[in-house]
Amino acid sequence: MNHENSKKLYELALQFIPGGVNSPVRAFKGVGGNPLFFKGGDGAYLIDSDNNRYVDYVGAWGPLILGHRHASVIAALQKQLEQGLGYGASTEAEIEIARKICELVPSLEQVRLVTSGTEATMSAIRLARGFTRRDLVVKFEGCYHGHVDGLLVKAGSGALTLGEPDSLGVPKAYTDLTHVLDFNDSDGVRRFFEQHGKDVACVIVEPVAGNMNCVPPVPGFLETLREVCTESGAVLIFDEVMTGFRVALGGAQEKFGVTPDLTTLGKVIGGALPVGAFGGRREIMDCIAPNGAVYQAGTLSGSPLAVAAGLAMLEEITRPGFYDELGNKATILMTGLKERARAAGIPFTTNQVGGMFGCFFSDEEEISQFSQVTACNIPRFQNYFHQMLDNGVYLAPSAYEAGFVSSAHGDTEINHTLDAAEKAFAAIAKL
Ligand code: KE4
Repeated sequence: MNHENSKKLYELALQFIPGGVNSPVRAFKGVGGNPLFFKGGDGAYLIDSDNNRYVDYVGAWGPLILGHRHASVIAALQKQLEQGLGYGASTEAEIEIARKICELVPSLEQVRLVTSGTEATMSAIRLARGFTRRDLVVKFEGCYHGHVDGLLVKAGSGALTLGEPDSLGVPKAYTDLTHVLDFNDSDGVRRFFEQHGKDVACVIVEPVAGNMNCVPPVPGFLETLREVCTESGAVLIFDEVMTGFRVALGGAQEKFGVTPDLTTLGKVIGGALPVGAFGGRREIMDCIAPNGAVYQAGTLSGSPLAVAAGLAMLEEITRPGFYDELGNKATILMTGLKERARAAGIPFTTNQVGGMFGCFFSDEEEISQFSQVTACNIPRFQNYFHQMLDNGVYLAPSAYEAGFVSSAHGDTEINHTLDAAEKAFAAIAKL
């Protein structure tokens, strides 16, 4: 494939943008080579600056559950464009999307919109600390909740890819208030809470980890978090920025039947426009300004364009059977990949929750621990990534990211992907 224009654009970008990218994980540091630059999307496909087409499994990191440029999302945006771009004041549509989100997500009585997942998690943490009058925050190694100072401790996603789990510029005083436990380790959680439970403001968790690749909760893990938070008075925050409206209509909390006290959302509810949200029980949400003493604000919060896109997205994903179809597509893809890897003699396993999945070059039967993810054959993944790219399939440029199918992915796209994988596995087997 010709990547001449991407190469030129990257060299130019390096002059004006740090690392040539506006977000580190796009830089291809996790897979080697130069990042691609894209100029368009069409259903399940991305088109790069050299007019190469790829079946897209990143979906703008999760938002594009309907694929690129879904007709109803475009129509909703065009309609809003005729009214205005933003007012810095409230609109009726904000009430409509807040009501819809609260109807669809079991634990939400109230929700506030912000403009990124990081803003959502940062605000939820501050709210939990204000509500409990406590300071300690518990997170899990490999989970990523945006670039909130206090949470950039053994984080996942780009922080992991860059091999610098802790970030420069974050004062130790901040991270001293963050305790990192092992994801899926219920005994470790109980031991910690026996000692420190009364000092914990909140536990924040990705209920399905998607930033250490895709790692679902083992039975009992989320239930343990719910129990220890209820017993200790700590706030349980489900960071569903990625899993919200992705793994089920009501998110992971609906799928796994565990109710958090606060939930953070993003991605799908903006359809790839800038949006985030946090919400929960009214008793807690009442602590947020202007009613309460926990301050939170945002110039672009509730952007009419993002809300218009979000409402169109929510309309489409509430269609009966939407999530079953999405999950079936991902199952066909995962099954096909495992069959082809096995035929080529390549140790390969997958995780999947609905339309979200993870692929691992590992001989482990099941990947449920962060330590198993970091023990995977990363060089083999890097080779696979580039082989798939050369065969017209765009995967997340990191071994620590989940993949996503959209409703726009059909048999053609799945079969193209499986054919590309068969070639990639055969080439890898010869190395
Ligand atoms: P943003 O601030 O990037 O909108 O959201 C942060 C965030 C919070 N919580 C979860 C569970 C998330 O997955 C994210 C962001 N996800 C990454 C991809 N895994 C964003 C990609 C990027 O950093 O460029």
